[in-house]
Order: sequence, then C-alpha cells, then structure tokens
Amino acid sequence: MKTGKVLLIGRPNVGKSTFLNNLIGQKVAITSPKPQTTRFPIKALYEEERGKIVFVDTPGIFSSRGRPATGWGLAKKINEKTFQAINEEIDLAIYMIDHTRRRDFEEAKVIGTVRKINKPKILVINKIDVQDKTYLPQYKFLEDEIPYVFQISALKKLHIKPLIQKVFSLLPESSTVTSEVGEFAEGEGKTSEVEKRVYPLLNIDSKTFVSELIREKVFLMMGEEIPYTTTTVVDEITERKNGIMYIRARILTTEDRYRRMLVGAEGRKIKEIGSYARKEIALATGKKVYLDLTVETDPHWQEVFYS
Ligand SMILES: Nc1nc2c(ncn2[C@@H]2O[C@H](COP(=O)(O)OP(=O)(O)OP(=O)(O)O)[C@@H](O)[C@H]2O)c(=O)[nH]1
Ligand SMILES: [Mg+2]
Repeated sequence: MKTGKVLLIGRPNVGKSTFLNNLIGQKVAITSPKPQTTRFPIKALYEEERGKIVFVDTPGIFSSRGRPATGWGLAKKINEKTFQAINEEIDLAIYMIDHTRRRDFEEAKVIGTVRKINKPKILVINKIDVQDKTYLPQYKFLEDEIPYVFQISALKKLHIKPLIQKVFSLLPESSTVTSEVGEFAEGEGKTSEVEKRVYPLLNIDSKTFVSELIREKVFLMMGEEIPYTTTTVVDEITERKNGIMYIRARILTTEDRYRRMLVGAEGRKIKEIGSYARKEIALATGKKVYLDLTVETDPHWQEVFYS
C-alpha cells in the first residue's frame, strides 16, 4: 500500500479543481470558467486498492505583472496560501498547464515556483480535448526539465489512468501523509473537529463547504467583475424536526452597487443563485434544504477572510 501527498499547482483556470473533482468522483472543489476561483488550498483523500493519496488543490498562482481580478490585497493573500501549501511536506507535485493559452509572464512565475520544488514532478498538459487552439510548442521545453509528461482532459476524463499509475509508482511505501490519513481511520480517535469535516475533504467543515457551493454559483451566474467583490459565509446549519436542513448564509460584497446587482430586480438574481445552490446542497446531502440567503455590503471582508 502506498500513501502520499500530491500537490496540484498551476496558473489560474488550468483545470486543477476540475481534475480533482473528477478523480475523486464528487465535487470537493468549486470550479468556474473564471480565473482565481479557488481561494485556499483544498485537501481531499483519494482512496483505492493501490493506496491512499492526499491531493492538495491550490489556488492558481498569479503574477504581480498581471492585474488580478480580486485586487492585489486579496490576490497576495491567496498566493501566500499556495506558497504555504508548497512548503508543506509533499511527496510529489503535479504541474498543470493549459495548452490553449499562451505561455506568458504569469506562467513564467509558476515555472519559477515549480523549479524550486525539490520533489518528483509530473507535467500535466490539460484540456487536450480542445484541439483547434494550441500553444503546445511554447511548452515543449518543459519536457526537458520534467521527466514525466501526460496529456489529459480533466473535464472529459481522458488519459487519467496512466497518470494516476505514474503517481502511485512515484510515491513511497509510507510517508508523512500517514498522520493526515490516519485522522480518518475508522472508529476511535476521531475528534469532533475531524468529524465536522466533509469526507473526503480533509480540511473543510460543512459550513465552509456549503459557503463554497454558494460562492461557485456567484462565479457562474454573475458577470466578469462581481464575483471578485464577493465572499460567502454560512452562519447556521440546523436540522429541523421535520427533517428539513435549514441553512442561513450571506453573500458579502464590497459596494452597494454590487449588492443591488446581486439582489437583482425584485430580488430575482439572489433567488436564482439561492435556488441553484439549494438544489446542489440538497443533492449532495440527500436532504430537503431551506436556504435563507441574503446579500450584505461589507467593504472590509477582504481584510477578515482568507487571512
Ligand atoms: N475543455 C476543457 N475545459 C476544461 C478542462 N479542465 C477544466 N476545464 C475548464 O476550465 C475552467 C477552469 O477550471 P478550474 O478547474 O476551475 O480551474 P483551476 O485551475 O482550479 O482554476 P483556479 O481555481 O482559478 O486556480 C472551467 O471552466 C473548466 O470547466 C478540460 O480538460 N477541457
Ligand atoms: Mg481551482
């Protein structure tokens, strides 16, 4: 049996979270066509007969030469979280690239970061289901630096098997991950803190998970700018006597004009976001869900969250 901790790293929007979800077989990390969707590292356990792997999905790294959609205050904090995850004890790094995008200064920053990782590395070229637009030749030189290269489609689940085979072959028989995996050992030893987490997620409790699902809907249903002015908070999850799961949650945004857009005419937008989120939460939990969702203006949320 092999155990290990595998880091997923790459620029925003390359498909790291999509890969993790499709590998695990359920949504553990939210995804969207907008860059900078993931805001903190997400650890999820992948288990099968060959062993147990903790995958660490990280927020895409962005460069200071870019203009981060989130604004630099939050962007720096998010980058910092990725660098912390890289500095944790890992056994292997998967460096994911998107061949449909030009290799630019943002990629250069990620390459610089990857070069400093002193562990086995695998280069994963994602989105190979897209063929009509490719900058693959621009990434060719990476194959001289990184010995293992796989072309996959995280979305269409193409060529994932040989990649996972290689991951297992590079992992040690026993490793530092044991304690993290051990927390999930059946029966005794479970602290209440661990139990509150949403299996197979190793670092997220149910409130955070539900808030992420709502945040995803904001990313999917609002235009280019608004998602970056928002965060989501879940204040309460209670199971009522009638079996209905009552959830009270808020979307925070930095300015009143964004709040008005999130609410929409006659409250239609927030209703739509809430209904979409509620359906997914109900599906994930198998329970009837009542979602009490409101929008608040809080110009300072970025100072409080993700700190
Ligand atoms: N065509 C195609 N699209 C993909 C593939 N993998 C991911 N995507 C899309 O790329 C977009 C970004 O995917 P994410 O998984 O959110 O990307 P990420 O790397 O986690 O992004 P950040 O969290 O911002 O760092 C989404 O719209 C995905 O559906 C793929 O294999 N093929
Ligand atoms: Mg992501």
